[in-house]
Amino acid sequence: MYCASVFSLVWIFINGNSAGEKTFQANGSEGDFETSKATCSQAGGLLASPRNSAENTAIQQIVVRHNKAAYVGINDIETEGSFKYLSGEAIGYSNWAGGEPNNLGTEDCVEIHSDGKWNDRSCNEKRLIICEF
Ligand code: GMH
Ligand code: CA
Repeated sequence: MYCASVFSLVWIFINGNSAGEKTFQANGSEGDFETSKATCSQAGGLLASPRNSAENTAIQQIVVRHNKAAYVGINDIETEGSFKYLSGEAIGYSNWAGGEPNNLGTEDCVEIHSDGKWNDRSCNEKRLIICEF
């Protein structure tokens, strides 16, 4: 237990993916929004849901490391234009790219790019799975 904790802290320090109480992890696997959500939940976590700029930066670093955009745990599936966390709570922080969200066609999910900016996107693309624990 002690060694595992020390290892985690060193790993998190080196990889720079910690923000406050959360740790963010990816293993390179990809999935659409539902698969990403289910994968994180099966691992005992949650699809990464940035609630402030420190968390957003930690997630962004993982996107950069894998060179692949990721879904975040935010969507407006229930009510168009009303973006919520997976808990159903309205988002309290956002980092939209210029001109987003534009709901092009129908875009109810949110992807984070290597610049850390968000784009509303179809829930059916394949994206890097990043979980928070
Ligand atoms: C349009 C344009 C792009 C933008 C995409 C994106 C799709 O094609 O506004 O600049 O990147 O939409 O919002 O999700
Ligand atoms: Ca969009």
